[in-house]
This record gives sequence, C-alpha cells and structure tokens, in this order.
Amino acid sequence: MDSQHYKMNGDAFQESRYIEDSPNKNGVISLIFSLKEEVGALAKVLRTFEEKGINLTHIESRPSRLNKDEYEFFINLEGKNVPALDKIIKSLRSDIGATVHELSRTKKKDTVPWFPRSIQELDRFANQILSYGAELDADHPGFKDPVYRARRKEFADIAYNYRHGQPIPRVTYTEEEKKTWGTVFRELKSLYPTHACYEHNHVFPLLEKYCGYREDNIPQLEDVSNFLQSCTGFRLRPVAGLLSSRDFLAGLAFRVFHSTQYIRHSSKPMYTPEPDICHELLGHVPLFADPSFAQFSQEIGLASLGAPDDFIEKLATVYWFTVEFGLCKEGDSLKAYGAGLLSSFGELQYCLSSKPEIQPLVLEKTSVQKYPVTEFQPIYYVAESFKDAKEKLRKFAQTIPRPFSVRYNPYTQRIEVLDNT
Ligand code: HBI
Ligand code: NLE
Ligand code: FE
Repeated sequence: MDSQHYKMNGDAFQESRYIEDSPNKNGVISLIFSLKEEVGALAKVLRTFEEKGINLTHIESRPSRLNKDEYEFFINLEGKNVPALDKIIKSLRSDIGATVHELSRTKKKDTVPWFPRSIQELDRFANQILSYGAELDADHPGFKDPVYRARRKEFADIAYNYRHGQPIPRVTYTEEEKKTWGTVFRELKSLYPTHACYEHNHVFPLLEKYCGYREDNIPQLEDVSNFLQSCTGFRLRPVAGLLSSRDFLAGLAFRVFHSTQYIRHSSKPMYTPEPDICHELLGHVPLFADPSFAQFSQEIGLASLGAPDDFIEKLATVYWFTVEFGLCKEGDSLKAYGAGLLSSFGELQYCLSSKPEIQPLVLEKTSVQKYPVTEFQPIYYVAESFKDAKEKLRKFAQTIPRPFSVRYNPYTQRIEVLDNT
C-alpha cells in the first residue's frame, strides 16, 4: 500500500491554487545498502542521489557481516520525492547489484492517499483486486464444480485485460447460465411492482425494450453501458474480482461502475453474497439510469477521493446501507432501492416484512453500523428521497479531513482538485 501514498502532484497546466507537490513536508527515510569493496563504489551511489536532488542527512558505514568483501551503508534521507527515490532504489538493485533494505518510511500526516485524476487511470485498478474472481473459497457453492471454476477464470481474464475506451467483450452464455438468469429474472420481475421503488419500475421497461432484458437472454454489459451513458453518463467496466473499497468508490466519482460479468452458481439462484451479473444488471443498473440516484452515487465517489482510511470505511458503510441495501419512502409505504435487495428474491421479500429493524437514514449513525455480508441484513435504513440522501451525504462529506476539495469535469473526464489551505 505504501507506494500508493504519494504526495499529490499538481498537473502542469493547472493554476497555482491547485495542490502542488510541496517540499520539506515528508518524513525521513532510512535505508541500508551494501556494496562491494571497490574504489569509487560509494561515490557512484551518492552521485545518483545528488542527480535526483535527494538530500542525505546521515550516513554510517560498517563492514558487512554476511559478505566479507562488502560494506554496508546506513543512510537517512529526506523523503521529498518518493517516485525519484523508488527509481534510485530500483537502479541500485539492478545496475549496481546492491542489496537494499528499506528500514522506514515515516508517513507524514499530510500525505494524501493516491487517487485517480483521469478516467483512464481507472485501468490501474485492474491488477489490484483483493481476490481474483476465479479463486473460490471452500464454502462457495461453485467450489467443487470444475466447469464453473473454469468459467469464472474466463470472466476474470476478460476484465483483467480490459482497458478504458474499449468495447466490453460480448459473452456467449451457456444454456445452464441462461437458465439460472431466467429463474432469477422471472421471480424478481413478479416482485418488482410491489417491492421495488418507483425509479426502478420506471426504467425496467426501457431495459427490456433497448437492452435485451428478457427471461431467456442475459443482456450484454456493452449494450447496457451504452444505454446508461445515454441516460446519466454512467458507464460499466468489467472487473475481475472484488476491489478495495477505496478503488471501488473512486470509480463512482467518474460515473464508472465496476461490474462483474459472471453469473452465480446454478445451485443457489435466490441469494448469493457475491456480486454477479444478476445483481449488477437487475439491482444496480436500473437505478444508475436515474439522474438523481446517479448524482448521489457519484458524490459518494467524490467524497472518497484522497480520504483517510477510516473515512473510506464509513463511506463504504454508507454505500452499503444506501446503494446496496437502501429502503425509501413512497407515500405511506416502504420500497427497496438497494441493489442487493433488488437482485435477491429471498431478501427482497424479507426486507419489507416485519422481521428486520428499520431506522431512518442518519449518516452519523448509519456510517458506523456493523453489518453481515453473507446473510440477510438485520437492519435497514430508510431514505426520504435520493435528493435528501444526497444532501445528507454532502454534509457528511464536509466532516472528512481533506485539505482540498474535488469536482469532476465531464468534458475532460478529469478530477479537478481545489486547494482549501
Ligand atoms: N468490488 N468488484 C466489486 N464490486 C463491489 O460491489 C464492491 C467491490 N468492492 C467493495 C464494495 N463493493 C463495497 O463493499 C463497498 O466497500 C464500497
Ligand atoms: N445478495 C445479493 C444477491 O443475491 O443478488 C447480492 C449482494 C451483493 C452485495
Ligand atoms: Fe452491488
């Protein structure tokens, strides 16, 4: 994770009020490296530090205990320019053959976690997945099914190789996969008129008309992504597995939703703890076509950019109790708008029964609520409206300690950073 915590760099074309790399604020970095005893060996190394403008504040030497013909050098240096330092360490290892040990990199409080500034940079998340989509745990219903496992690997590879701007590869789903989809589709469709929120019911017929939403057809991510772009500018990109909350939420800031493409195992159609194509297409997609909901989702993403880890956890929890498992008021009744509810036949009925606890959405409380991830939720939070949820989120976002604010420029598809200090 450390290499991700770079000091923020202002872009060359931006005005000076934008955050610039500010020197002298980073911590001290300690290194030990060993060199063969040879005339000029140390001078050569020191020159590389000089060339990159890195200031050494301390140096000690001692004969190496491990290799008799080597000397070890202990140095402290100012951690101003971490990317340059990373290059030096790499070249010490490969060009000079030195052994380098990094002892400490004291992270200063004011370093901001790295975040993507342009939509293309979301490509970097592809190889940072927490669990590769093909690695199934022993308790996964597909764990002992070699055909299912091989299929999961195919989907993971599509996502792994995907780059921003490419069309999402179309998939020919098997008869078994289509049958699973058909079951989920049919059962859920019968519940939506009574259980789903207005917005979901409003968009669903359009998805049937334009995107091939049918009991006997699994829609293609590419078609759905194009449809969403025409509604709210949201787009899908395939993802090989679970992303960290930080990366997943960052996508939303660009109106990019990371979507799985595989389907749940045929033995458990009514509930799965993992996202799958049923969850994404039936749960998430209809809501991302709604302008007010799209705005709310993007603002969670914007609030997350460069936020400290504890706030990322809170925002992920807010995401969980809204986008995933949210209920909303409609007149005197409650409806589901959370995707985790709208894609689970079992939980969609349960959430509007008298069994679970229901609470109003209060972000100070909601953001610290503990929740299970592999069973029905014991508690749900009710939003007055998407507009109300968005206003609450904006207030909440103001409590995030960030020395800057962000806004998304849809013309350049870049995040603009405004310095608040
Ligand atoms: N990664 N691929 C993927 N899909 C998700 O729905 C997802 C994720 N990572 C984290 C996450 N969801 C949420 O639990 C929140 O932490 C944002
Ligand atoms: N439980 C949901 C379903 O069965 O569709 C998926 C939830 C993903 C967070
Ligand atoms: Fe989801």
